[in-house]
Amino acid sequence: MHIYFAGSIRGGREDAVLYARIITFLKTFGTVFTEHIGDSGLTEKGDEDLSDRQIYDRDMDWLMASEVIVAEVTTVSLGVGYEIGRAVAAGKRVICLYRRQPEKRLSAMIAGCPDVTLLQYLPEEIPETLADYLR
Ligand code: 6IA
Repeated sequence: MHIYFAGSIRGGREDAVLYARIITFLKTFGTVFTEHIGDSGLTEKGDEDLSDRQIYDRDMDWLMASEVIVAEVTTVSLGVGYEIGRAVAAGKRVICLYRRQPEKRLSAMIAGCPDVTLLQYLPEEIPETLADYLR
């Protein structure tokens, strides 16, 4: 199975360590195209090797080649929201992971989307919850 993991980059890298944990878990189910998203060395400032257009083209190719998209949506990211929308439009299976926040609410465009499976979780619960949707 090919899995596209989506997580915030320019939206903020606060959860990068958690992304790496999720990616390690996802790799037990298949190939994860976007392993670099869990790289703590990747900052919002930039991967200077590729232009924005090259990043966009590569990521869209990977997204369309994936059977399932797993998005961590706690850190708000325009790019992750865009990827979710494109994946839903393409009829892909989309799973969003969200950690409930004290004073924030998840966008209604994700929380209210009938084509997205939304899993609310605590970091230590990731494996048990997600596994049921990947098999
Ligand atoms: O708006 P964001 O940057 O937070 O969007 C993050 C999402 O868009 C991720 O799920 C990625 O799939 C994709 N994306 C955005 N920027 C990149 C990137 N490098 N490399 C790979 N995927 C990306 C941009 C350079 C960066 C280090 C600033």
